[in-house]
Amino acid sequence: MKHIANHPATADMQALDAAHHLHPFTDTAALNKVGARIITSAKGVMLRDSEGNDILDAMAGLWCVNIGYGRDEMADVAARQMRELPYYNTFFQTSHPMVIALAEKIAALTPGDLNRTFFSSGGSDANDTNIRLVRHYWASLGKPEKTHIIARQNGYHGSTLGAASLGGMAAMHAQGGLPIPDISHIAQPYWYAEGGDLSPEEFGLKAAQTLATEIERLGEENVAAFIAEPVQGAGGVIVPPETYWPEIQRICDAHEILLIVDEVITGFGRTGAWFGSETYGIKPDIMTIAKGLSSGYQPIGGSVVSERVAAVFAEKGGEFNHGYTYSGHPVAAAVALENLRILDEENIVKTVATETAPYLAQRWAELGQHPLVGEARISGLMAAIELTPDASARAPFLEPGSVGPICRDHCFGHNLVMRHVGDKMIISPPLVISKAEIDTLVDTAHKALDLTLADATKHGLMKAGSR
Ligand code: PXG
Repeated sequence: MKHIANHPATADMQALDAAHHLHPFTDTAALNKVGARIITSAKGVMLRDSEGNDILDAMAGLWCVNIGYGRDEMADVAARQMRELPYYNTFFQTSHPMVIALAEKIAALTPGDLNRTFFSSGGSDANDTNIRLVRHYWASLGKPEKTHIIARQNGYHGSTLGAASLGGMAAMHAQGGLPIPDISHIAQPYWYAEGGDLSPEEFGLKAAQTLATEIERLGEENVAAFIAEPVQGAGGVIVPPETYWPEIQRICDAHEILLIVDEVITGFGRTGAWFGSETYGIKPDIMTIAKGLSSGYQPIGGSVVSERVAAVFAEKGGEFNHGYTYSGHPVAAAVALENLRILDEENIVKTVATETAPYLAQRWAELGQHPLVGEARISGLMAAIELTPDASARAPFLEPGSVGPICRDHCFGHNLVMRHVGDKMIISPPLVISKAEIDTLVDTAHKALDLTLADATKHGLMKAGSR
């Protein structure tokens, strides 16, 4: 075992972690049997663990470390800001230079007339803001009955009560009596699993039209907004058919409802444009941002609103009784600004669009040919493969969720972080990943698929179930 001197032994840290730390989205009993993997440092796209292993992080942390790890400029800016003004609030008619500069920069980068930002500490609380914001918007316009928000099955918008209610994750709703009232969920554009005999284009239209049906069912006079991710991330990188977003946009334009586009994952270069809204031709009234806004170096998010929404607040909204202690935190704002400078000046988004995303697309498609894979799909630098016992039938496993974890473990075993969502394997690497690192990623994934197929065959898991 390699010895790393600057921290306690792995087993000691694991024991303390097990004794005192409750982990998010974790089966604590299962974790404590094996002990947590302990990450001690990182540089570029590589993590180092407490055993001295160097691991390629194909998830950019949790979809957030867009500029890669270990940028000294970010640390310098944070230290400078902590000395100058470590904290001040943005309530009570006060502001500070960093939040002003960041709000202006976000207005410049986001499409259309999304010009004003309400800041949060992450994506969940930004989406909670959105729920209160759209209801306040309509109430201010004399339409207090417009409270209902339409969201999607298998969408992910965060873990707070409001955000988890917007999300369409059945397992989350099952714990604690969610969703909260006046939120409902329509179909997702998941052709591979739900498209049946329809072509992707036909299915994209059909899935989008469930929005019109739901607005009709509820009565347009009761609907405040529709919320969706351009590409569902946590749901398993569900890339919508080309017909989907134009039809959703048409339906939103034809009705008096607000369109909230959750760009927490797709924002800041992930899809090969600054925002997924540009990639998919969407015109949001409100955009949720977080993660890539600071590349995860500081917790910060926000709701960016259009002039139409902002005007109501500026003219007749009165006081919006909502805010977080850390709304527009100066250190987080300074670090986010530096992150945006790096993304901008180093042409990182352009490099994704013209070089690394096309290269990953070509190499990722090779995985689609593997006998264990039913589909390989990609949008910019986020991608998924569907594991299946029968590719031609797009069949699920008889025991759903039995094979994805095996593949995940083989990836980890070969120093690659690739996540599983059920039997889907997904990636979302730092946007600074090089072509050589993409080669390592895909070659390792290929090896993991071979080993997974051998294990699944040996354990009799290659049996098809039905949807
Ligand atoms: N919206 C979207 C689209 C997200 O992906 C959130 C909101 C919530 O953001 P915060 O910052 O409050 O976590 C997210 C977060 C996963 C995973 O397992 C995904 C997220 C968070 C944790 C785990 O893929 N996305």
